[in-house]
Amino acid sequence: MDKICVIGLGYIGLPTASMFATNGYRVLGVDINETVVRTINKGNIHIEEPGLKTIVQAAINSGKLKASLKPEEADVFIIATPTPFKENKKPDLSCVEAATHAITPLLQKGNLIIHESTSPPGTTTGLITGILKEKGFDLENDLYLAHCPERVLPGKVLKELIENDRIVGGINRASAEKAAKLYRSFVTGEIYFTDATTAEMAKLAENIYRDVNIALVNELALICSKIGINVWEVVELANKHPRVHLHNPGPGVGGHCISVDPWFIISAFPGQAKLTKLARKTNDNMPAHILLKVKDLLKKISVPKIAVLGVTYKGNIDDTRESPAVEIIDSLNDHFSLSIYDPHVKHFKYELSGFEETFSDADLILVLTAHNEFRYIDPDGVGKLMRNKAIFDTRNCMSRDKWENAGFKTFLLGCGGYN
Ligand code: SAJ
Repeated sequence: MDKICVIGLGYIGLPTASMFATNGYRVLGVDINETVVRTINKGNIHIEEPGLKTIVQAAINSGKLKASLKPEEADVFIIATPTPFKENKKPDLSCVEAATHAITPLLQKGNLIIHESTSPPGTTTGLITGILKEKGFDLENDLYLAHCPERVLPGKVLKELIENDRIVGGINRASAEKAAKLYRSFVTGEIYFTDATTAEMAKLAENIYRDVNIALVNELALICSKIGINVWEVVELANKHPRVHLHNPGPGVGGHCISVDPWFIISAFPGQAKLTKLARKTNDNMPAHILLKVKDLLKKISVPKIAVLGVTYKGNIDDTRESPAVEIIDSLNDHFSLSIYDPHVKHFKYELSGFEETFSDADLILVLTAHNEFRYIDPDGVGKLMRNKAIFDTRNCMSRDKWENAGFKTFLLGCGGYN
């Protein structure tokens, strides 16, 4: 079992392919994007993820990893393609479907197929198994098939790939064991066995839990703001209880996982998934709340300009998919003059400004993403460039004392101080 073909070289596929390649396997990474394939074959990367470039370079230089537009025969096929949702919020499984079709002509008796993409329960035993059966494969005797959901956190992918516990959901015990043996080549966490559909549901439950938890604190933020107390302090104190783990409020929930995956359940089980849906709506309402607050803060200023800090869906990454910052900027753009700064992003739908230009003549700094760099901004320095000295932090990542000492009016999400 020494050659692995990984379909999809994105945020999950590329780190996974590199990890196997640096742990003794020959790996062919496959992607439909020519630029991605060319970039990787040169030992470069097309996404930002700490440590990823080093491991990709090592894998390419050793000759163990190659990228290609086409899959080849292998012992193991790993499907790590995106599973976004459609306009109607139903899951779009077309990439998983296409990947399964692409590998079927290459499959040989004894091959292992691992489906890693987050999917609605039943995708492995329904969609994937269906395609394989249609092509004449006998799933009990010809192939091994398992769903092993990825669970890594963007920004910490390499560490979590190694250290996180893994769920291995086989279509039978033999498939689960074969998949587990493969992951044990680099996973130091526990590996738990189950069936494929339970594994799919467990992965969705993890992200739904996080979405519901964040919705709860976002709701508390609105309430604390009305009372005039600090929600961040409330969360910190409540979390001193040994069985409480409230997450953090923020301007909304973005990314391609938590803001998407709950819809896989809501769209299939609208009658049951009521809490899940309410959480989605609560989090989706946060950008509108931020817009209202910004309007209120700037209501007395003529032709106000806002310096927006951060456009990615969370700090220290370059990913803007489903970012609440995008929605906030879209709506701010209808009312205000904006300059936007994000040191992690190269291409964005609006023009990005240089550092000093961002603050020049601005009336308010609006912090939408907690990039580490922002913590080190010198308030005295940027204050001199601004027309009015005010900052609204939606992430609680700026030191209020530091900015107040520099003469700034400071506003924090979920703290009152505005109407
Ligand atoms: N967020 C908050 N408050 C918090 C935590 C996050 O508002 O306390 C926001 C973030 O700013 C961001 C969004 O939620 O906009 C999602 O960020 P995240 O860090 O919670 O999660 P993702 O989407 O980057 O990664 C999640 C992870 N899932 C869980 O932690 C349960 C990761 O482990 C999964 O592998 C990943 O989804 C995935 O691929 O499904």
